[in-house]
Amino acid sequence: MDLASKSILVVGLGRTGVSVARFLLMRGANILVTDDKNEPELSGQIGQVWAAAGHDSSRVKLCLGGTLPLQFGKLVLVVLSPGVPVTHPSVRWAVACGVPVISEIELAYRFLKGRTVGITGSNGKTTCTALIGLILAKQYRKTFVSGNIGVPLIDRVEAEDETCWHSIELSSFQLETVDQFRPNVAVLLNLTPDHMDRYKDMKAYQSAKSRIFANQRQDDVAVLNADDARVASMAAALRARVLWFGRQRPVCRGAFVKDARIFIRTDDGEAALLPLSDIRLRGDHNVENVLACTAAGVAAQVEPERIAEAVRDFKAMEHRLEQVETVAGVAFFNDSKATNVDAAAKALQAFREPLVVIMGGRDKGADFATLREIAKGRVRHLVLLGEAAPKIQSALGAQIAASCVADMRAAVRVAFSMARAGDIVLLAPGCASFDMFRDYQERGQVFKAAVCELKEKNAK
Ligand code: UMA
Repeated sequence: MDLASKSILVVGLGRTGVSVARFLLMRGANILVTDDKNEPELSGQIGQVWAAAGHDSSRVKLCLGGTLPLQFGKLVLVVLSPGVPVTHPSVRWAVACGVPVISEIELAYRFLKGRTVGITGSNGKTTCTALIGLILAKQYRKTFVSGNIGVPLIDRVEAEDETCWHSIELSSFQLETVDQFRPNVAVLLNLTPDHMDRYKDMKAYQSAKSRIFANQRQDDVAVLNADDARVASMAAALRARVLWFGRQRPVCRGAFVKDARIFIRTDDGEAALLPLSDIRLRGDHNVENVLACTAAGVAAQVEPERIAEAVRDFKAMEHRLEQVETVAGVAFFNDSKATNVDAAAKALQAFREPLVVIMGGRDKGADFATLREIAKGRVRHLVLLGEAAPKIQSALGAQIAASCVADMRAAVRVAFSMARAGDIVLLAPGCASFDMFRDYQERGQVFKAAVCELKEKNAK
């Protein structure tokens, strides 16, 4: 794909847009950049784009604040940021003009060297992407982790060669507009309702996720969750060889649990990998994540001992059931990455101790009533904040005592006052963060800072 002197539209100027703009300029393209935010809000990003263009105004045009793109040479391509839906006016405009629209992942793939493991699913993607990165690193000299985890794949293109392995986290948003993208190993962890504010129904969401397999061939591998009926039902339509993972029962080929140990089964037979007690992550859902990563490691031809070594080394990541502090016998856990109801449910299920749970944020069209059964007998008190607080209260408030608060500091204070020694205070929002925070990372940081403040006050 020759980009020199081509005119390309970049939609969205967040982390992805800046990286895409930089890449295109480096390859000699001229770019038109559009974003619904206006210039002052994007000053940092705009500065980076101008620097990449050597301040040559003939190569960059900006079209900000929700205005439709200007006439700008003959556009040959649109590269879409994941957060921008295909229904966005600038995309409709490009499609009406007959210009192809692709995601940053697709653009990167067309230039990427080396082999790839793509990881998608509703929950567990980031943990698995990081753990698969570690598993690959135990076997191969050059391995990289990228994608929805926070580093656009396009940033990896220039530095790499054919010997590399990439572990790539893929959201449904990123997969919607892939075209030729073909991972050597594609992992689908699970499918539960998420982003129902963007997709019209589960079928549309599943269809976006399934694009991870669309270009795979017989010499590729698909890693599927045998315990998830929606995921398992997709196997019949795949061209790739399937490896399974399952916590509930042994699988014919892949990774599973038996006698409190993880086993691998291949055409050569069955072998124990490690006891479950060696896993340093909390919760059954993390056993599933480890199984998925084990199967992906097998698919990438990593030796079993190296897979086991990586699993033993791997600790909880920041904002994922991360233990923060203990104050007067109350332990605080940060699961800010629980941005949907299913993730919040899994977080609740990871504890045997009584819980005080902080929930809320921006609703993504979720059904919070599904938490009723799980919360019963487990949750002593709910502390609610953000736009979704009234909706959560009406779904759960009849069974569980709940308090509504204005911000995260108040949430931590109220949660602590409701907890007894031996209890857990758990931040598991079940919602997106964008009503009050830049992203889930900032939400987690603010939570942790409030806990530290509480600990200091309590020590006085
Ligand atoms: N924008 C518009 N119009 C819109 C929507 C967005 O102009 O309708 C503009 C915004 O004004 C903003 C820019 O687009 O300036 C932001 O683009 P973006 O939302 O695609 O965000 P990026 O900063 O590029 O980050 C994206 C991912 N974000 C989303 O998918 C929402 C990051 O995942 C990812 O780490 C990054 O690319 C690198 O690949 C975050 C995320 O929340 C963690 N992902 C969702 C999730 O995990 O649930 C999918």
